[in-house]
Amino acid sequence: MIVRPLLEKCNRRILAMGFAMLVLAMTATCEEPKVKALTPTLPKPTFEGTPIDVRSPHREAYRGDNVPPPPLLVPTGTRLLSGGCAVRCNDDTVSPRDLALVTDGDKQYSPSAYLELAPGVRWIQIDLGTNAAIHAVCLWRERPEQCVYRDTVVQVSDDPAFETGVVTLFNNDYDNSAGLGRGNDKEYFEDHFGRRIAGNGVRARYVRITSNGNTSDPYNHYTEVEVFGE
Ligand SMILES: [Ca+2]
Ligand SMILES: [Ca+2]
Repeated sequence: MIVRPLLEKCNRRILAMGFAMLVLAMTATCEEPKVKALTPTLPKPTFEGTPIDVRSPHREAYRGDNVPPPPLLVPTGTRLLSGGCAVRCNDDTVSPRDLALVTDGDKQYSPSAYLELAPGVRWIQIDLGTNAAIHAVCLWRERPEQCVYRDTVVQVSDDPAFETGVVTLFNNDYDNSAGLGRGNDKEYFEDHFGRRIAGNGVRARYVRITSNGNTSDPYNHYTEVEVFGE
């Protein structure tokens, strides 16, 4: 029979091609990785207790105590851009000293370590000092009592007035009560891991974060915000 040797020859070729493809794939995985998981330094957990009951179809399920969020992948060259950067806000009663708490690198909750803004729709704005590719914006707002902030909106722009060229990276204002447009992101429980919001490489100089009180009180708080990029 001439068919069997032919079949064996074909099988050997297929095997050889498969091996070549495997070697190629292994070579590809041995190359320098182009992305990495963002690993910001973390404060110790502040909240310990029973999760509050905030029933809402617009809220993420509670992940559980000390369960980290899914990894956020960023380009390998990503670094912290916002350390010590200037911060302003739309609450005139806030002192420059308190504004500096947002980018001073201290993420650990204490009664004197966070910025508090008056009730209502309030924003803080970080000036990175130069246009940069933004890969992540991380928020730390954990408090002793578990809470969920309302109308969290993270936007970037090269316009300090945020009137032109605004890109929205995150918006969980599902009913547009803050007036920045309806958002499809979910509300979430604050924790010591911080919220990691993808920047997708959008280029901008200014980062503005809006909120409108929380489930514990009508105030707006920030222990730290970190902007990562290149
Ligand atoms: Ca701080
Ligand atoms: Ca809302």
